[in-house]
Amino acid sequence: MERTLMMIKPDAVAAGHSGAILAHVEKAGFKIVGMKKLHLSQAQAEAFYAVHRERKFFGELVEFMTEGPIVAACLQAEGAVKLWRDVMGATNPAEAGEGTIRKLYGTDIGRNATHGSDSAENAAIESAFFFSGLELVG
Ligand code: FUP
Repeated sequence: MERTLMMIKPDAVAAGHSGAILAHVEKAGFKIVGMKKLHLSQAQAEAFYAVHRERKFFGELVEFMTEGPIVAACLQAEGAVKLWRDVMGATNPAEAGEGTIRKLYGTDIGRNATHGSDSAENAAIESAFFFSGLELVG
């Protein structure tokens, strides 16, 4: 079994899509092993996205991710990292496949409704950012 870290981003939480997105999570066969709602500070958002620090969209990304609350969840399934990225669709909603979360609920490449880890290694790092071991119930 593999785990991945997902976030429902501020656009989708504010629009009232959290429940619909969690329905996609469960329909895809994931077990939700941890979940919390929180409002990231600027320092927390900068730390989470530190790999993008040099990119030109970094400031905009941090501003967006701190504009309202998010939902973070740790998801478990066989091949969880790839499965969740398939359910989300492409980073840019305009390029995301029909029926994917980013196609259904995303607006543009910045405001794209959800996050998913890009590797099992990063999933472990990102999961530890939000959850202690005690908060993950397999
Ligand atoms: P993804 O792994 O699909 O979340 O995409 P990336 O890691 O490439 O990007 C992380 C986040 O940066 C995206 F979700 C949105 C933001 N981003 C932009 O705002 N503009 C870009 O050109 C690329 C990414």
